[in-house]
Amino acid sequence: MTEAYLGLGSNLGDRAATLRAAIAALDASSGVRVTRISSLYETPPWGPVPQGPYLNACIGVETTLAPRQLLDLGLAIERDHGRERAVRWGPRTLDIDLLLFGDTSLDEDGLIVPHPRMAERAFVLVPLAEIAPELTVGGEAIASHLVGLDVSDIAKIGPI
Ligand code: X6L
Ligand code: MG
Ligand code: MG
Repeated sequence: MTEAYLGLGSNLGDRAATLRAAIAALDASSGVRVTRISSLYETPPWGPVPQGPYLNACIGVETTLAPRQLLDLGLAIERDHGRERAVRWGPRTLDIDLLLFGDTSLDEDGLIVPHPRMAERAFVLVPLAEIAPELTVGGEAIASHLVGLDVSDIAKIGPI
């Protein structure tokens, strides 16, 4: 059994309903139990593509799946919610990213764990710090990765 953390995001459609449905789908999947759920945060779009604001959240799961199986499950749930991959880094109904998988580090085809950019993204770190302040990423506490990042436009909306 492994404790893993996932980042969820949406900036198209009924964003909150999609994130709720995605969490329910993960919890209903065999070999996955959702154990921690952050608040919902509205966050400014980050990256090179102009697009609307996101709702982001993080969850913790206990899983018997392998990292690749958990990644593939997230990708399947994204597709179930109409995710299209038209524009790289563009708007999406649902994004499910594997952030951490126990103490595992791996770098394979399309699967890098810990997520290589998570320590630079306030929209990941703020919800993650809420549910797992004890975690370290790259040997440093999440809160220390947040120092120097702009969190001023990240708004806690409330429970998911
Ligand atoms: C230069 C080049 C600077 C690329 C930044 C940043 C690319 C973030 C992709 C980048 C660059 C991303 C979300 C988002 C996206 C999200 C919020 C990405 C993938 N996903 N903004 N932008 N939340 N707030 O979930 O993270 S696109
Ligand atoms: Mg993402
Ligand atoms: Mg993704």
